[in-house]
Amino acid sequence: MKLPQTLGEYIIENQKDFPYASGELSQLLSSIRIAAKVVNREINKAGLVDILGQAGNENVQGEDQMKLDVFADEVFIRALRARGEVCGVASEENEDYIAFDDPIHSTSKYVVLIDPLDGSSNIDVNVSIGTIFSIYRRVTDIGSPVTLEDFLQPGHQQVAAGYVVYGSSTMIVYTTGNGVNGFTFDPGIGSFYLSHPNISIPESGKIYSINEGNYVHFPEGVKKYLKYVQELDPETHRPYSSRYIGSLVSDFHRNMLKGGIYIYPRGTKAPNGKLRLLYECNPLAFIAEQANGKASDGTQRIMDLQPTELHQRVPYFIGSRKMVEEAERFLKEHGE
Ligand code: P6P
Repeated sequence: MKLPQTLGEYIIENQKDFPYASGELSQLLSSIRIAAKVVNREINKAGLVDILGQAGNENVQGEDQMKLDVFADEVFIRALRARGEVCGVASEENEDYIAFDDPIHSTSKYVVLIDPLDGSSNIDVNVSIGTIFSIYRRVTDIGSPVTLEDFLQPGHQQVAAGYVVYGSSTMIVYTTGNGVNGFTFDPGIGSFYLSHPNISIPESGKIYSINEGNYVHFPEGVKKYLKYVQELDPETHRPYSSRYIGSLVSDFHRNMLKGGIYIYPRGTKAPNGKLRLLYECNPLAFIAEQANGKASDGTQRIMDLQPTELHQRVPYFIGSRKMVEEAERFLKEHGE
């Protein structure tokens, strides 16, 4: 039996397709691969060691930082600093970006934005969680210190993006602008193997993912859309099924494979929505579009939004193209 291709083999074989094919992006993706293995190991034994519970401090979002959040943040930043391709990292867990401003890194070409452990509230209850990463080529002069401008780039400038989903199995799914491929981890061998080549999101689906507990806070257009998907109409396969894990990476991954839409809209509780543009919405939007799906803020393409701050939040509609377009029509007609 021929073993499927490993992630390492795939990266090397396809680096000719990477923009600025210099091998550096391959090295960068390999450092993310290694960090994912280390975080995966800790998550898999999280219930066994005293690494759970509150870290006793808060992140910039004002949320209690779980110890695994802090651990994952340190692992990914250490892995990215260990090689020479990255000159700075911005992370959900750190208020400001981290500049790698030693002589070796100041000539590096890339910056990385990362949500090291998304869905952390699920850690204690053994529900799947994820890491999301976004990679840009710096825009300021190589050799000069990295600046905020290097991080505040619109999503369509990304050179690569991906996520790790730590679920019933651990997977890395990523794109470099030439389609989307998924790799499943074999813990017995310690390698990721190509398991989901050329992922494409069904152009429509029957799953919607939203926290309906916030219904009273939603814009009228979202309320009307929810009532629409819940109506009985066998011809259009309604009512759709509601599936909401409370972990963006897991909900997005399921909807990408089966078809569906994930929505985190603006509301009175979250005036701009909850999800962060730079290290949650943009990377998954890049993947969604590369898999023939769509991602918007309800009116505009997510990857066209010009970021103004590292941790800014935006309303988020992502998944099957026709479902996102359908939801956008309700917002246009009834208010966003
Ligand atoms: P709520 C996790 O904190 C997260 O950022 C996403 O992973 C998830 O989809 C969302 O927030 C859940 O938020 O308000 O529904 O609990």
